[in-house]
Amino acid sequence: MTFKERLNLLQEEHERLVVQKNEIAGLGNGVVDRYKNPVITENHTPLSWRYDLNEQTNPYLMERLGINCALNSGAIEIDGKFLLVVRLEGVDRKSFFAVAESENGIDNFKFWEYPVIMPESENLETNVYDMRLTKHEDGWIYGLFCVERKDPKAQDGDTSSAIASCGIARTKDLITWERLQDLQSNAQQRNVVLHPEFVDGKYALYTRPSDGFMDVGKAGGIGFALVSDIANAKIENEEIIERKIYHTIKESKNGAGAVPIKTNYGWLHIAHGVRNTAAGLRYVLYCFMTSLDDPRKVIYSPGGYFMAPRGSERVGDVSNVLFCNGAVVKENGDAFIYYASSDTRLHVATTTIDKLLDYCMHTPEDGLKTYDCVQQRIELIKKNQLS
Ligand code: M1P
Repeated sequence: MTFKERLNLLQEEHERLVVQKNEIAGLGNGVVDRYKNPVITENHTPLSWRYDLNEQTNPYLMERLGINCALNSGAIEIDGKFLLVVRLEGVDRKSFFAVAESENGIDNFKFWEYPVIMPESENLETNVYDMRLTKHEDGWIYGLFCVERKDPKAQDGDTSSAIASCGIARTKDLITWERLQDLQSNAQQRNVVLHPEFVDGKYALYTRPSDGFMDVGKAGGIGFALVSDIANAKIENEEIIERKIYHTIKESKNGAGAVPIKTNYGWLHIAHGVRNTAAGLRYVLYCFMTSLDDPRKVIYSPGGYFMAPRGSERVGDVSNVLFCNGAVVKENGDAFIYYASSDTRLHVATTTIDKLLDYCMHTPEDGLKTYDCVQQRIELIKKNQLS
């Protein structure tokens, strides 16, 4: 095959993939609709980001800078368009951000010309990932993301130990980013989300203080903290508002996901819960709601998971994982939840705010032990016999 023939085939295949229509898959459970195809994979990225397209310097038309996967994406609606800040991971394991845009939010996502150039912080990081995009009432769009650095205290020969903290940047257009100081905290921090409104006149953060890089340790849970200056954000007081709990879907750890969605009945949160199994950690999505008057106060806690890996979603670089860090809610109440499966590809699930509220407000809380959970089910069966 000549260079030109191979290039044509690659271009055709890429175009076919990007414009492929997406369809709802099956009847679903009434809460969300899943879709037949992922919305973004590594193969959606432009060919020019991966291949050297010059025959002189790349006669075999090889991928020179491959992309391994496309996953955990922040999401925002601007001028009626769906914009995702996608976490792309190169084959070199380094993650970076890139904006992909779609008119309908379920297919035809196209990447902007270049990946995001995120300015580095003074304390140089090795890796950045999992951005949450908050349209804040102060007028800025904030991106909060995980920054990872080698642990300076790692013993000689330990080339794995790392420190996670929260990077903060702001933008008006998702192109030019102003990098602010990393969040200052006594603990490691991942999954930090900026609340879209001021609380008590301050910036409010959902945090996830952890003792270690992988292990949350004693502090585990979703925390809440107020900071006066977002350009120099320092956690002084942090309270855990949503705890990990024994023998639940959030037994090992949990963390905030999408930016909370404001509804008439409270702030709706889509988070992730992690449990341990003989096959490793299992990550699922779950929901809870906090009060409009006080976003620290959990007011609804539907039991169990909201979404868990299904079918081919179960398999990938880190299998048995669903992770969400972005959702878009249209003015008409349609909701688009972007979630990655097994740290490999990105999907959308659609629903409405009414359905999400019904789910959160009318799903029984976790009974926490078998006897009580069976009672919940018997109550449901008896109710169905009456109707
Ligand atoms: O591999 C699963 C997820 O693990 C981390 O989440 P958490 O901090 O809750 O353990 C993140 O690194 C995330 O990117 C990843 O999807």
